[in-house]
Amino acid sequence: MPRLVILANRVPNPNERGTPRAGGLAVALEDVLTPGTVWLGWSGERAEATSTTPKIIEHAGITYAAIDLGEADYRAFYLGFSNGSLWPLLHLMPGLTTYNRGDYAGYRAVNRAFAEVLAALLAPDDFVWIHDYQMLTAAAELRAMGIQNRIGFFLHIPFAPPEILKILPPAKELLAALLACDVIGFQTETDRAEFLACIRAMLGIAPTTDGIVTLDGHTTQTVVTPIGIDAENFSRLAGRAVRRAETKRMMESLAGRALMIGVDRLDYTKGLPARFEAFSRFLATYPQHRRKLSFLQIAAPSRNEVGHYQDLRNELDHRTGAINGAYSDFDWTPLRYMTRTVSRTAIAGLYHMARIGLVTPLRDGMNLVAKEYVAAQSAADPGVLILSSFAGAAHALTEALVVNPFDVDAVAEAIHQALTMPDDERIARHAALAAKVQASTAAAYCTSFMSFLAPGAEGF
Ligand code: ADQ
Repeated sequence: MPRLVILANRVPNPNERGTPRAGGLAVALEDVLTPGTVWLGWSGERAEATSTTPKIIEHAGITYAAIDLGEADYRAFYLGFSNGSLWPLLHLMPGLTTYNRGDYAGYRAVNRAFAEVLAALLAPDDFVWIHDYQMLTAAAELRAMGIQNRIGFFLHIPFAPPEILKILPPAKELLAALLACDVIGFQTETDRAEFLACIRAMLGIAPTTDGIVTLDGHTTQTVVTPIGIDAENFSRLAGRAVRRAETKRMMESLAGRALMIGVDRLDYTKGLPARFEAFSRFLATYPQHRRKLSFLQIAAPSRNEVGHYQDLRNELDHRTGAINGAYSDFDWTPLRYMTRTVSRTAIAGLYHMARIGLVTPLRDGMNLVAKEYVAAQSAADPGVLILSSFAGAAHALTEALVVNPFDVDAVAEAIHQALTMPDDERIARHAALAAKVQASTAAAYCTSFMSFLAPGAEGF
């Protein structure tokens, strides 16, 4: 019986399920996490040297295999090339992109180490599903070891056009390495088109009209399989959360005011400084709404060791102080800003009571917060989603108030529009959005990707 073998930067610890950090990829992949599946990744631990013998945890028939990263590899692979070079560049932020050869060498070495561990776990008919920008060269390493299995890769973040990708010295090598896969999946048609444009411009290969690329006799199919959430479950969670003590406490603290919510990792791609600026502009331009709206921004600390992330944190602390200093009243704080991770139930409850969901990344592969916000609303009295046109989610969620996050006046206007939207429009927009979120789920994502990776195979 062929198995699915997953390779991702992080491997979930099955013993930690239900903690605030739970979620992410493990929730998205729930439908393919059937008995027999193997998941290999980084343990999150650092050691003197990168281990080549994984720590194995068997849970509910699934094998979780985790390796520790050596300190130098962690710096080069994780902080350096993955998050200092690839993350900003693929989010079209060349100004924040750094590059050095040593980091890239470390990145390749860690991809090789993962490939070696994976090859040892692999049976001949297994399917391999590799995830995201930290693992761009793992498939090529597997092929170099003689592995012939079907290999799929899914990119969770956007892809860049050729003129941007070219900034990265090993760009061609990375593109060629990806073509070792049989299937490459993207969040949107735009990402796939950019990838194919890079293949054409930088490798001189002409893809077929349906996105198939051939290099040295090996063909790679490019596909679009947008990720989603378990909408039904999330709606139920929001329904339950409303009865929890912390949700009630929050409700009481609002004293009848409307709530606007933002939930993000503390990351410069999420556009938080511009979002705070837009809120400030809103308070200045629409004084009639002052004291009637509270904005709660929850930001989970992320990649603290990367310099740009520390700068971002300082900037947001400063802006929060400036907004609250200028507009607070004895009994009203316009902006509540929390830098911590909150449980999924609490988040679902907060979404549910929020009149506005403010999701304004400068660039985002998909953005699951937008989908969670929609799923958490009540159909009879839903809130309004304000969504950046540069989030992958905006490709489908066109009934949101779609904004350009760089245009703070436009975002301020959208907040005003959301607060004054007639009930029937609010309900109609939400109904259309909810139908899409309920159709393009996490399960649909898995089924769709697996139909390309393992066509005709049963049990996936
Ligand atoms: P992320 O950049 O992490 O994911 P996103 O899709 O929004 O972005 O997912 C974040 C998840 O973390 C959501 O489920 C959210 O509820 C949760 N979360 C955020 N802040 C939190 C907090 N303070 N406390 C608790 N939970 C919090 C990457 C890409 C995205 C893509 C996903 C999946 O950048 O574009 O949608 O992968 O492919």
